[in-house]
Amino acid sequence: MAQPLTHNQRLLHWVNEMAQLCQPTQIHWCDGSEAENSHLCNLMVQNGTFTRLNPDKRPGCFLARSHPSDVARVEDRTFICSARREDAGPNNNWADPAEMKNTLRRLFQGSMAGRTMYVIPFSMGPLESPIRKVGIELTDSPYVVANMRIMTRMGREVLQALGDGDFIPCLHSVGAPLKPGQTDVPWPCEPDPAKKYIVHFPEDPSIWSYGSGYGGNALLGKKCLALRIASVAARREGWLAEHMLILCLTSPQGKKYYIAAAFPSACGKTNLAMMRPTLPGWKVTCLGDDIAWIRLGQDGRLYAMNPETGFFGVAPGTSQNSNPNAIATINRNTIFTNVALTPDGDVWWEDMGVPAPASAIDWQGQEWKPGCGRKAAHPNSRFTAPAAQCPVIDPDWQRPEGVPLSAILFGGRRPSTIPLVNEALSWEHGVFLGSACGSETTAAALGKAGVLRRDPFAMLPFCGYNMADYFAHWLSFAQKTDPAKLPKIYFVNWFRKSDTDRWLWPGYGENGRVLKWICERVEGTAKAVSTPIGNLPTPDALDLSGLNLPAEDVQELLSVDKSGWLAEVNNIEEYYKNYGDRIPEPLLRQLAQLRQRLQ
Ligand code: GTP
Ligand code: SPV
Ligand code: MN
Repeated sequence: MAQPLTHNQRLLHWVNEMAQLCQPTQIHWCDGSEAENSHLCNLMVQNGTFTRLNPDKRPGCFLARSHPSDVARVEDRTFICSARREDAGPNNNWADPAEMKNTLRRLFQGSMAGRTMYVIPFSMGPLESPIRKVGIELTDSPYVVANMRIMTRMGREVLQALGDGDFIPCLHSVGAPLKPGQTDVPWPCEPDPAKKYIVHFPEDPSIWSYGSGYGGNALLGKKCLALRIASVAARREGWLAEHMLILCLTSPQGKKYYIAAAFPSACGKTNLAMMRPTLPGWKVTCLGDDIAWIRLGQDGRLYAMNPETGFFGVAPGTSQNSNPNAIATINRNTIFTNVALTPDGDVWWEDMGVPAPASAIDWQGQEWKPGCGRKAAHPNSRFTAPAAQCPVIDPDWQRPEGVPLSAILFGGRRPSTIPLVNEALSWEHGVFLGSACGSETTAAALGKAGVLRRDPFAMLPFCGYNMADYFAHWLSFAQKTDPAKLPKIYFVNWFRKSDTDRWLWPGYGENGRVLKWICERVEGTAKAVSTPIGNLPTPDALDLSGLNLPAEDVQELLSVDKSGWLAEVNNIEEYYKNYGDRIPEPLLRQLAQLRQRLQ
């Protein structure tokens, strides 16, 4: 659609101004229609960005291969440009906003030459939700348009709902202008890492992203708007923008428990969110797999809402065994990025649970054979699929006001020390546990995988302001409402390993056993032992029927490793020092009390 679909003067003016800057050949206002989508997909098939998958196997599905330099979020090129450096805090890269805008204007100057500028109106949250946010992403990437159409509410009705209202400007360019006559490449981007910029101006608010076409770097509604920018607004307005899945667990008696869980990137949110519990009679339905916006309801309880409409999920490891509901979700209308292509026009990845094809085209477009020593799919390869296609999508997943939470879980990849599940003693203790989250790093961000880093609330890469102030904001909810109405807080660890590097806990559908204990704790019926670190299940309180777990493994999963925990306390203390005297006093008190209980 060449014509603007709006009379919003501020929007028209901004689009005009950015077009002057970026110099695209044409401007396309996205209406979000089926026709527009298939036109763009055809265009991408023609220029090699997309490979259409075999329609008998995966109708409406496409494969994209990125440039090998553009495969994950770039945390060291991500900036929070608040007016004052201390408001970004030690958890973020900071630059002076005026200087950064000068740098960016130079980069964006002519950056869309030879390309179309797409105007993507999108809403994070249902249009009727009181806390939805409208963004407008300008991008020169049709791949971004196709993904945003799955991940957000996008197009004509968003502009209608916006009217003359306020929106968040999000400017994106892959940073690869075309000279006249120059032929395009399948995945244009800026290959030099030092020239990529993912920049947030929380006070504007606005987002400028340059040089990458991948995931959270380019789909600006997701991490940039719904987490970094939204977290700043949430603090100001008294709510929470979190890196959390939302699920509903229904007991055999038919009682529903809504649970939100924060795990760092590639640590199991998608898997838990649509898990099929192995325990008979228990059922999980999914409301979201990555982001939750949480606010206080009239009744004093916390309500969680998923602002997205799709899943941008990790492909490797997704199998009929580990996540049958994801497998069913991605059988149609799905974009696959950086997985392998089989000879019959289907996709394949490591640990997909089906035999490797005799040969394939790997994620870099090269011939691949089993045993050749290379991975067929990139470890951070992903699927983009509509949430509505999930067989266990919860009927209330689009409720504008969200769902009332019974429990909040924190977790991460911790091969040692951290038990399978631990119940916080209070809201304050729970916030302490959240602040102390840590995990082995994964392929979701560029950099070395498998090293332990503190990742408070799984928000280290996503909190748009000083993390110490974020801790204080979390603590403040005990004053904003009756603490008895707040969800109970738990720390879980599916990733405990033995000395011989074996998983101690089977995970996936078996995690329902832990969720069952949590619901029974919420009801006040399950047994627990009080320990220095929190309340742990007694071995008989955790339903392990039919599991055949060795008793020594259960013992190890549910015990307190005192020396490990004392080291943990020292490590948390060191970590807190990054925030100087901005660390809220209650957290220092929790740390001191924990140390005392352990000694
Ligand atoms: P992001 O989309 O990056 O935010 O990741 P996520 O938190 O949604 O992670 P996801 O569910 O995609 O899981 C990532 C990896 O963890 C996959 O390779 C899974 O196979 C593995 N995983 C998930 N749940 C479990 C579990 O319970 N046990 C074990 N051992 N591995 C798991
Ligand atoms: C994550 O890294 O936490 C993701 C993938 O969910 S991305 O959208 O690339 O951030
Ligand atoms: Mn994520």
